[in-house]
Amino acid sequence: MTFPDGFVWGVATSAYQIEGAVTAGGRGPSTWDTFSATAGKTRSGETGEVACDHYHRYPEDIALMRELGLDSYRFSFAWPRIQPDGRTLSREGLGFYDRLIDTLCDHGIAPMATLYHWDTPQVLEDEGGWLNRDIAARFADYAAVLAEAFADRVAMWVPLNEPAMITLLGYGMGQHAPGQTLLFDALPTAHHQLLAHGLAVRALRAGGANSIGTANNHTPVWAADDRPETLAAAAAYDALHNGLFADPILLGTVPEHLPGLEIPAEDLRIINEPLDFYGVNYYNPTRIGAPSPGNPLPFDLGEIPEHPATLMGSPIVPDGLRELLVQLRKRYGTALPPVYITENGASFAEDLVDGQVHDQPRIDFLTGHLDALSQAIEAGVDVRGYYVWSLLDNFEWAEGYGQPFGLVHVDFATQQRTRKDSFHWLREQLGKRG
Ligand code: GCO
Repeated sequence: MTFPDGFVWGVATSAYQIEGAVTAGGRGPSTWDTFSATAGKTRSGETGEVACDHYHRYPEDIALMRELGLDSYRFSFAWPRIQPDGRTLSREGLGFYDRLIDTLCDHGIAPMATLYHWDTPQVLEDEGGWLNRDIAARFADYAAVLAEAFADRVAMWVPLNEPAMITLLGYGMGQHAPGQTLLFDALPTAHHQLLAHGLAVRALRAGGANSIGTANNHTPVWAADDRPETLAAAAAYDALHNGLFADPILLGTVPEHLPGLEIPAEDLRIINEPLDFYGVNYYNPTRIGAPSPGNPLPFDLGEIPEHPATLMGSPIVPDGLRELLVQLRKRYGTALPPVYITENGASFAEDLVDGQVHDQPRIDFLTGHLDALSQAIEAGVDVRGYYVWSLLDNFEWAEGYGQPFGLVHVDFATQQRTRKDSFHWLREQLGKRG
């Protein structure tokens, strides 16, 4: 596999999944603090209260990034650390990220900062959260604060991580915070997140930030068969998971097949603010069947048994990454900015034995996806970088600590970090660069 000169290699994390220290420095409660503390919502009631204690251990973790030879680190700001009530600035909260960003820069690692990775300040959720259009204005104010503080050092900016998952899992199905089960009545949260994205892009630019993009979760959609009702179901899912969060941003339009979603033209003009890059989080393709009788949704989620699966049950289909990127280029043409893979990784059953973690499945997963990425580049897709999800084993949302995604094993009882075989493998790969 070969990659262009200047190709950026990174790892990705998010605040609630690794920081811990949920009350340190005046941090306010987020929807994930509330959700994970609610009985039955996460595996064994696990929470991000301590997580990887990255709030205190970030120097050690950044040293691991430097040992890997990484060019960049994608992290997220915790909105409730910067504005505990969603409005009032916390200087202590800013101070943590000031130290984090300075340490990254001192180590020659370019910060890629996500403004929002699902930890909504609970105060704003109590006002309706993403169902309330006003949150978009709150988000723009938040973005302006961050640009003023960090535009001089943050290299790349991502307003929202995977808004599709907030809409689908947080408000549609209830598997993630805030745990609402609105089904298609959750669509306004897509509209308001997209508006927040556009307003944040404008606020970041006004504050001197450059290189602004996305981290959208996209999946190639496979129809289970070629019956018309199945093709219609696949088109509906593709519009909901992919088109709804890409078309407004890249084209200034709303995809068909989405009942009842109205985004006014003046909002679309804001959402369609030009970007410097398009970040894609890729994990797997999705097979879609026609809806079963009684299913309130216009599609059934199918299986992909012909491929191996991760510990989480996600099908491992490296070529899906090539397929997705070629599709995006075909669908958006010159409207598609340079692409970064802002997340790709997998969890596997693995154990720490005699101070080592032999995670060959992760090495194979990364090798396969990097080969597919190289093929997409050869096919003409302009891909500029790749971020492994994730540096550390961490809090995998409703799955708690049961899904290790890290290049580094974390013993959550002792916070001991142990480099896995995949860490050594990646370090060797990066060491081969000219
Ligand atoms: C996502 C999130 C990450 C997850 C990762 C593994 O893409 O769902 O950005 O927070 O932890 O994808 O599921």
